[in-house]
Amino acid sequence: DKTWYTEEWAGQGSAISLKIKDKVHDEQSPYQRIEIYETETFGTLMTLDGLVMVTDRDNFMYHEMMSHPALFTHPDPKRVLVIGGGDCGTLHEVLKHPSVELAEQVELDERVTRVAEKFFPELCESNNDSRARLHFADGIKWVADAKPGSYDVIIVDSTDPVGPAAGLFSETFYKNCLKALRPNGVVVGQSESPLFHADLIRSVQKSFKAAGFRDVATLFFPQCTYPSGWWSATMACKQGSVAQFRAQDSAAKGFATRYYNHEIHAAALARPEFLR
Ligand code: AG3
Repeated sequence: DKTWYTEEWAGQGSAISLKIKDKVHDEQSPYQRIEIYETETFGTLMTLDGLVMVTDRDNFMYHEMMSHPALFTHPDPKRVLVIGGGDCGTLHEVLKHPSVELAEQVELDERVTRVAEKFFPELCESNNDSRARLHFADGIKWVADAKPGSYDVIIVDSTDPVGPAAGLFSETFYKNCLKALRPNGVVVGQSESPLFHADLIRSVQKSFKAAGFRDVATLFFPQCTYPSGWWSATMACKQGSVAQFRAQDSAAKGFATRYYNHEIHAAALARPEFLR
């Protein structure tokens, strides 16, 4: 049925379908197929190679949970690196933190950002912030070449661990992150569905530890348009503990969010029994 967009969840015998009003954009970039739809009830939808990346209606949960827990775990985040994140939703959340002096985004596919600027203007509204720098380059190489101690927080807002994104889930990449971070550094990466990809979450945790990070924890949150509707982000710190965060600063954050708050932060760190 042409009036429905469906992402079949590979190997899971399930899918997400969104009722479509219009397809408003379709292009093949040098890296992937970028499509934009207007949906009946989830606003604008962006897919990459047929996989749901962003909808207007639910992206706030993902983008807030990819950024605020890590930024409130670091004692004073000034220099932040976002790998991927071409739709700029994560960057937008990062720039809400007044301590941030520099937020660099390194996205492989410039077309994703150009298309997002047109179809997701709210996510891109802080792209002209004087603290923001947009680079279009390979994030794996960027981190490998970074001067040691360049960043306080690294956020890996990637696609699924296939193709060019696979290397963003590897011990080698995490070792380079460790080196690129300053002493109190924190890294967080999207780590797929706890229900569908528990093995991946375990392997990401192991790889962070093997790379030399002191402590690792996974955050859980709903994301109804991603596989299984339940998502995760795995966070690691160079020093200290990921369970410790600036809860008072978070409670008095002084900027608006729609999902994240200090209680959600603490609750998202609670582990389901099957993932202990
Ligand atoms: N990050 C994509 C998460 C993976 C979604 N997977 C899927 N639909 N099969 C999205 C980028 C948002 N800034």
